[in-house]
Amino acid sequence: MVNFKQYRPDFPILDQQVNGEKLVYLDSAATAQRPTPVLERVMKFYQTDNANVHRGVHTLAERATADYEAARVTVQKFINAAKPEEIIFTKGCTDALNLVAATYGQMNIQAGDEIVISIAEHHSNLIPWQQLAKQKGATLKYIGLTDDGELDLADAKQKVTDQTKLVAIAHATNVLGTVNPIQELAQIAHQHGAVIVVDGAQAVAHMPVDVQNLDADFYAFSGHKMMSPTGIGVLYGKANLLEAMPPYQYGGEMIGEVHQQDSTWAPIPYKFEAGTQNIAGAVGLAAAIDYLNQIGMEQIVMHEQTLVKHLLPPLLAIDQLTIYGPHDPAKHTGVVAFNLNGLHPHDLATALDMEGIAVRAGHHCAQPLMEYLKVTATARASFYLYNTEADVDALVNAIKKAKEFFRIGTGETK
Ligand code: C6P
Repeated sequence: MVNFKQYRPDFPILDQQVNGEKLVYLDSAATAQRPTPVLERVMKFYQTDNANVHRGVHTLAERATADYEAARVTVQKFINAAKPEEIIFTKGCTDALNLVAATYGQMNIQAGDEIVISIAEHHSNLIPWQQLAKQKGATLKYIGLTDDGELDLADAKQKVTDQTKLVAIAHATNVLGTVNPIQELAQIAHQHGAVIVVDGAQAVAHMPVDVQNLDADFYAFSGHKMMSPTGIGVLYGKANLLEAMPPYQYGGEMIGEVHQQDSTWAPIPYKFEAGTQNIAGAVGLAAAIDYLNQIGMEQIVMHEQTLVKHLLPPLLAIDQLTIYGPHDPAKHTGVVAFNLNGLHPHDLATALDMEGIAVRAGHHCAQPLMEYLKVTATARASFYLYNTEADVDALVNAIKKAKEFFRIGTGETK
């Protein structure tokens, strides 16, 4: 078992006080912190290799192009895509999902078709399909959850029919901390001739992902949740699907030939990378993947499991505290959403911030899920490889202190 404490010094941002207390960063599901090797790699790129890619023949342009394309291969290997051409660099997960909706979706969804998603989707994997369905006269259907907050596979089998053309599902959810059975869902989708789009934003940084083994047709994620700079993300797509899709945006670099009245397109992946891309972001993403690979994704799963096992029992023991999602740590990623009954989660998050603890509070860009859970918002703690059991203890103690301060469960409130 790896001692994760050895990685803390790589994250100097964590070594500070907030409101006079030691910072405890529990908001990695929103964005992760970046380790020094990633920051140094980005700096080195700008200091030694920076140029635009695929355009120049000068040495720096060639080096920058080599760095950018090497980053694509690093991503390809990390998620086990069959070829580098199946990796498209995007601005992030949201951009990648919109790309699929605007290209594959526009081309393949017709009136009367069905798109199936789950009720636990982030808005980024909901609104693109909702708007596409509205525009095309298609139906958007939602898979529900079991009582403990897992995706209801029996419901999925009912909802996906021969009219379904596309299933879009998070690999791991950003509120409930559940992992969805993507292989089974892919099988169900494919049996009905539909494609499956997987939102990997909360998964790819936290567990091994093999897109071929999952049989995902598309897999989208953001770099910033896995310690790269912001503004870089990835869309994986099966080559045959990408090749048949129209471009997403038009401009430089994505063309074959341009004439006054018509144009042809570059081969994949360039067809989908119009304009100057986030080259340093891609280089930083590759450095983040190198960092993760050095630790090992299986080790990261075990570490987050250890933290969740340490958190859930004392959290469950707090009277008046509701946890959303499974109560079994084995069914949990390092994302735990909760509320102190009668206290707005913004007040709870502010009280925790006074103790130096950073959690997110709000609807977590999952309003239909909030409606389903009959809440307007929740607080959410989310772990990553730099968190420790001491961070978990600090959270539990601070929640108890907030509960006392606001007199939750006493019949009086402050
Ligand atoms: N969720 C959270 O705090 P972007 O913003 O494009 O990097 O990622 C969007 C996204 C898509 N799917 C899921 C499951 C996500 O969790 C997110 C981002 C953050 O939960 C910010 S809202």
